[in-house]
Amino acid sequence: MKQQLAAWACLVQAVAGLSAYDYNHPGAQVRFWLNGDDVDDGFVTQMPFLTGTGFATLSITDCFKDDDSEESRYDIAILGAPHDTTTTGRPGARFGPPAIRLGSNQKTYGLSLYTGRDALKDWATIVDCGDAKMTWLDNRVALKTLEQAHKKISGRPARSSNKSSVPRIITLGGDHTTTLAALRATEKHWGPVSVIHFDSHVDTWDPKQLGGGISEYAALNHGTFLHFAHEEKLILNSSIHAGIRAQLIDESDVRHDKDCGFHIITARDIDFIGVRGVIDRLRQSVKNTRVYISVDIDVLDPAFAPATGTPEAGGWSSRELLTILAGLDGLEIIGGDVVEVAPPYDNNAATTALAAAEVAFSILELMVSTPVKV
Ligand SMILES: [Mn+2]
Repeated sequence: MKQQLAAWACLVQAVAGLSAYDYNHPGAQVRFWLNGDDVDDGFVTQMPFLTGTGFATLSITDCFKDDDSEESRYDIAILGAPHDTTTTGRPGARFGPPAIRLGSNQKTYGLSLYTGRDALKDWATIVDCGDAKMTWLDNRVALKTLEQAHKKISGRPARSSNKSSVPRIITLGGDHTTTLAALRATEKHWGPVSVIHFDSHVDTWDPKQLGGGISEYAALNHGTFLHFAHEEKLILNSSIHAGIRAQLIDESDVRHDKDCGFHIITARDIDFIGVRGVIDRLRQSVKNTRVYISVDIDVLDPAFAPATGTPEAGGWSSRELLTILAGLDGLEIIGGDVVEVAPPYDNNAATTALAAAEVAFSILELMVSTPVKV
């Protein structure tokens, strides 16, 4: 009993130490600094390192409990989708969400040199809801659970309802099929939306082409989910791919991609039209519509993002992608994700996770910059 009490005391102390950490203190790199006074007092707080800190130093919030209070509300939510059983390539993206969070906490946050704003201290209340509880044993159940998680999280009024009516979600994947669950949920609030899809693959494959029509269960995978998004009327024909370079199976894929409502910007287009040209084409395609941004990390060259299921050489650099994302400022972004981060293939510096974290933060900056009313 005495031992049990001591254990509880330790736990309470640990939790108290954690909550004493000043999250408003600018950023994670600061965690190793102490003020002179602190040293003199012998006052030590627990480092938030490896203590479950959420994305970009946000604390993890339970967004799934039934709580209608004002304090429980938020405007933008981060949600992990630990799922990789619908990949056609190397698995591992189930470990993406914690890796991206860890990557995000390798850097400090504050005023952006590019936007002149601090997205974390602007009008929006931002929370990290942790991960959706997805089974790895049944894809249908897993995707249904994810869709329900999205609906629950976006199902309450936003905190700043005068600016933004519905909480918007940024998902940390997870293989790319997780985007279909997100789009099924956004459709409920926003109707069909344009998708700006950064990827090296089109992901609109007809299931008979990719998977060979083995079974209905196999039909939905990370290379066909946009086919299903089109079939289910979740997306508009103003959607567009960017960074495409992986080979197609045959010409019918091009026709089918068009039928699904997509335009294509290839990876090499950037060498001819530049970053500005890419931004202009994206904005032109989706103009006057609401936009979901989906970033498959394999849009980056494997030099910048080696840890992904189906890597393709000849991709964009992190800086090019970040500049393009920033160029989407002003569009009405109603949801977004960064997916296909498979940490088992990452290097010691967690290069892929670091890039993915920066991409997710860029989407966050766009959402803060432009609130959306239903
Ligand atoms: Mn993809």
